[in-house]
Amino acid sequence: MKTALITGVTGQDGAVLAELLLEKGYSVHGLRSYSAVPDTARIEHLDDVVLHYGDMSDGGSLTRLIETIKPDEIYNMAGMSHVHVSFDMPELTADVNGLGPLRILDALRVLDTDKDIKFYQASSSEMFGRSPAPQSEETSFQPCSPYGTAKLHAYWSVRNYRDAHGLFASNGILFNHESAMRGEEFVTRKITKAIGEIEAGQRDKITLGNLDARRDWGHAKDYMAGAHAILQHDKADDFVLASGQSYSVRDFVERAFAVIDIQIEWQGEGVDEVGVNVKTGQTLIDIDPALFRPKEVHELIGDASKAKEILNWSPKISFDKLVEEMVQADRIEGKSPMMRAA
Ligand code: G4F
Repeated sequence: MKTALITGVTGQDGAVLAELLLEKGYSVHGLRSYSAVPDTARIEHLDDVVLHYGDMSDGGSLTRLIETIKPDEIYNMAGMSHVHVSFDMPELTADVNGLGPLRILDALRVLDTDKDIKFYQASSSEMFGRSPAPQSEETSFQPCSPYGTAKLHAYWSVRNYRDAHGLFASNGILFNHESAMRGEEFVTRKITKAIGEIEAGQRDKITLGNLDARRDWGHAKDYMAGAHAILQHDKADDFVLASGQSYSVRDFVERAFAVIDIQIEWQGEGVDEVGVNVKTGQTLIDIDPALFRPKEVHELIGDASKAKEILNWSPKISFDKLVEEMVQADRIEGKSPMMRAA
């Protein structure tokens, strides 16, 4: 039986991956950082995950954990994941997202565990920043947020420890991936959660930032299967995982409302633009300039040809299916007990 250690196991990706690895017969350990408010709602149904306290900013805790568990595979899914917030907390972002993975890599370099532990780093399409789309493993990086620059530090640390010390360390450069377990601070879930509340008469509208940003959105289940495949490859390497299609935030809003049979018409311009219900004339979307970022990544479209060719990986769940699933999960009547607890 293989043993895996997942950092950030309480987040969307950690939870989806934990479920996948348990299904595959792994023994799964999860790192959770201390939080005064319980943050385990996403993994409450996964009784077999062994939880450990530790933190990406506490190298000693990471080293001790690796030494104790001696996992076959480590998946680093931990971090400060909100790009906008990273502008307000650049130092913490650099520490957790940039130095955190380095702490694990260095532990793997110095520890004598009798095992070639494989390391997966959750690298991000945000590292491409303003590099023209489509972006592949060959595209140059132009990060434009503290989040992107911190992720780039970790990305190069993985490559450096692979080349200099022979570690099995791989980067999965994942484009945006969502699910019903996505945090409510991200735009897709913010929209679908609000739609559920609007439908239930609990709120009137959704306030958003930049409607024209374009993202390559896929389903977290497909992308976590890809992360696992990356570590099963016989050679450590770096792979883009993406759908190859991009949609604007505006597109997402339109398709999400369409799931509950509401058609949106856009009126006005810039920060005065609103989205109205064609049938009733009710304003359902407005704009708050405070939700715009100091610097925006305008368009991300991934080219995952390498993953398709080498790992035989390609996403199975379409954009439309993803949107439908997220909206249905957030309809007040349709909520699963797990999501109600979240
Ligand atoms: O959902 P978002 O916050 O995701 P973002 O910034 O693309 O980052 C996500 O994907 C990355 C992979 O590329 C991950 F590395 C990262 O950890 C995270 O998972 O924003 C998507 C877009 C942005 O362009 C943003 O400006 O939506 C735009 N947006 C418009 N209104 C909004 C809002 N984003 C948020 N969060 N909230 C809004 O009200």
